Amino acid sequence: DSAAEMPMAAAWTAPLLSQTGDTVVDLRESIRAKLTFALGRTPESARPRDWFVATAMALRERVVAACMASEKAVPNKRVYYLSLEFLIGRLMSDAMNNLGLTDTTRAALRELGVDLDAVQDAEPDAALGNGGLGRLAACFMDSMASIGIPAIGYGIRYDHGLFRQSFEDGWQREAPETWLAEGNPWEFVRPDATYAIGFGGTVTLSSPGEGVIRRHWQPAETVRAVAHDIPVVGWRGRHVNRLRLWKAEAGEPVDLGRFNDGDHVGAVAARMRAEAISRVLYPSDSSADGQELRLRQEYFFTSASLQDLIARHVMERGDVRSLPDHAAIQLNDTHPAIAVPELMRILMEDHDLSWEDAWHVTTHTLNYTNHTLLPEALETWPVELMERLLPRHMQIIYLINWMHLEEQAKHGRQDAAHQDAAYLASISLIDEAHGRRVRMGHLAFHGARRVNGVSALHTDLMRSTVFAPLHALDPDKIVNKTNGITFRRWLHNANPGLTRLAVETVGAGVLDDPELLRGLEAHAEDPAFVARYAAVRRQRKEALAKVVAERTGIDIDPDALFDIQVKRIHEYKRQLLNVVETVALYQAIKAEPHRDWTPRVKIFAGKAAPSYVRAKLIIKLACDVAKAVNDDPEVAGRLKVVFLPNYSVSLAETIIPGADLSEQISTAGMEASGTGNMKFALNGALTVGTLDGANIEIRDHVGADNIFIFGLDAAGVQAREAEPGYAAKAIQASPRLAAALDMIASGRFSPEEPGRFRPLTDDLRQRDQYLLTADFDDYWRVQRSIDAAWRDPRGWWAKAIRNTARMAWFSSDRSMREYADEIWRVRLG
Ligand code: GL5
Repeated sequence: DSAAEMPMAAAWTAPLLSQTGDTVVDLRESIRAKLTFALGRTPESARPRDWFVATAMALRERVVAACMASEKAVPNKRVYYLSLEFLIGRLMSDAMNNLGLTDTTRAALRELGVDLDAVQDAEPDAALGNGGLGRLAACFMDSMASIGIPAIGYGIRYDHGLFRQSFEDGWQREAPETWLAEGNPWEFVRPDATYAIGFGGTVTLSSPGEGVIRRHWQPAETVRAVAHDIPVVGWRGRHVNRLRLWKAEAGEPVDLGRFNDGDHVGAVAARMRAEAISRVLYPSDSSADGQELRLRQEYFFTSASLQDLIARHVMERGDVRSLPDHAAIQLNDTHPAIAVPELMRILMEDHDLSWEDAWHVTTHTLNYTNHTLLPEALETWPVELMERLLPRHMQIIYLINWMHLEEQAKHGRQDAAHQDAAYLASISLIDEAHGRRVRMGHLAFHGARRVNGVSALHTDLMRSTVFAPLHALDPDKIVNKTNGITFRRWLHNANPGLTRLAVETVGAGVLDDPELLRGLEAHAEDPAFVARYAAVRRQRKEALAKVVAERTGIDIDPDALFDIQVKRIHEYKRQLLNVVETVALYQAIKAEPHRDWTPRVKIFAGKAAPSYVRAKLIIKLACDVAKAVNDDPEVAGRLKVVFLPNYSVSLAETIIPGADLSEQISTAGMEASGTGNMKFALNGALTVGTLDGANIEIRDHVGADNIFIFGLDAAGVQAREAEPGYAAKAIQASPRLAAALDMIASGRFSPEEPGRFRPLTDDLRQRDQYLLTADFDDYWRVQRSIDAAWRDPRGWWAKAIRNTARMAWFSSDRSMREYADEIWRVRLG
């Protein structure tokens, strides 16, 4: 059957019986009632979006009881996951599958004359995140609900998520994203959970007696944080958690005095200023953003979340001192690091704890995950800004820092080497070298009980580089927790054909226990199984080809090797290496057009931060190369290049199952982990990658024979960086690289503006910070070995099947179990 007939979420769910007891008739009538009474629509006038809203409301109803039960329950310990980003994507397939209602919903809609796939396509992506960090938070939420960790995710309910990307003649254009334009049927507004968040103002002293001095913060401005809850249903509906997103509102919606004086715009100025906080997601990925609004966002959601969880704790347990026994707070990167002084402030000011007691509670409740070591991404805030916006917090930070530095003088840090100013500067929470700035990473590290990296290599590099001096003070604090992905979305929902094949081969238990995928290995060379595995891939490639044709007008051949790099556009991720190799391949094919070339389609997708000029130029180059290559009849049937616009979670769900080759080619030591790499390998794409981030652990699991590794490792990168003039030497030694760069620099791909790409080629020739030139020849070599591997289908499919079979460890259920055991010390429900 053709890809078009293949239902997106399908019959493999047969072994999963409805968890709610609903029949087709129940659900049909429920959807019909929502359409009529909640939306005021008739079936005849309803658009797909209306059907989506009605279906979502009907499904939501099915989790309300479980929601209320889990809200009332008092677990021994809860996890609070604070994240500025949750890149959740669409929620309907999660809800249906986890409730076991996919088939029931499909049938119910069919009886109403509606196609479930069209309804699912009408759901906008909730793109409340930029990339891997935000998507990881979404996978973790799904896993916590599935394995029964009582948890609340806290974030911001942005009116506008990540921008919509389009191309105008190959240049990225950004437009606002509008996921809330027609409301959000998944959420419950909770006006009863509203908190006041202060900014600015002054700190005053009072003396309650006996020489005690208390400090009180009087903010100049107050904003309200209003809770909006999205239920997170776990696998088989067993457990429901919540994602609580804060919306910013003004204390008073309008200044009536000013309004009555005729100043109609001025009358709502304060409201606009307040609401701006939850207006837009910052589109920065792996880079610090120095905007004041960003700091306001960070403090806003951190303070609201801490106030909320402390109120809950006090209600349940009475005494705030027992917080560490019943709450584990995870800071997702440094964005919520202001939690350290904020928790101290709340404990001292609102609960009368002494400094020592407050510090004990804080440092036994907070934990911090680091997601990047790139220097430009490590958040620091100017002291001047912090003093103006959060004066009380700045005082607390000064005092924490003073005690921290004093302690080093007291405890065995008396020797000359450790007393020197350089050492103290390296552990100080304040960076004095670049103007005075608060180091949020150091602050989070110092205030946390556990600090973790997100892959084995990344964690080692945390210990040996950025956090080395702090690590030496407390060698048990840093632990590794390699990232994971939820198989429910990235295998079961995204690839129902492969899931069905797995269920039929190793049993339905694989839906609960991914370790059973191992059983596929025995079939890696069994022709009947291979044929079915290949047929699933073929179907997914046809579906992808259809999307490519619809969105770009380019026809691609599903028989060709689909070679895919999708992720944020960033120099360290080296999309440029891939493009330069594409140009070299183009030249090689043109030089020997009659050779037996392996047909390839290179597919790119990803967004560049709007202010990241060089990343946008790399997109333009990829688009210009695509145009030249696709228009050249001499390479037709051998090479095509596609840049798919507006990469998103839902687009990833279509792209990844259609991939043969997964490009994970960052400069070693720079990609903290990667999670796309895991999604591709699970779906059976072979990886071409460097020894970076989680690629190393993927190699260890799938086996070195089933992955294509090339290039310098992290130590090699460090050594090469120290060699002066390394780029020029590498280019001189590689005629192929030199020719490709010459062609790009010559204006061959930009005849209307010949110098357009000189900033890229000049940089590669002179500086090449990301060591593209150093790795190019080895990348070329490994790509040609991939060409050869592709020409041996039996060998290729055996490798692909072994990838799928050996990826179970990368389930985010495993990551969450490790966090639960070793960081949160929380029991599974
Ligand atoms: C990131 C890293 O760059 C990724 O390597 C990592 O997989 C991800 C999740 O841990 O975190 N750090 C970061 O700031 N963004 C990431 O994707 O945006």
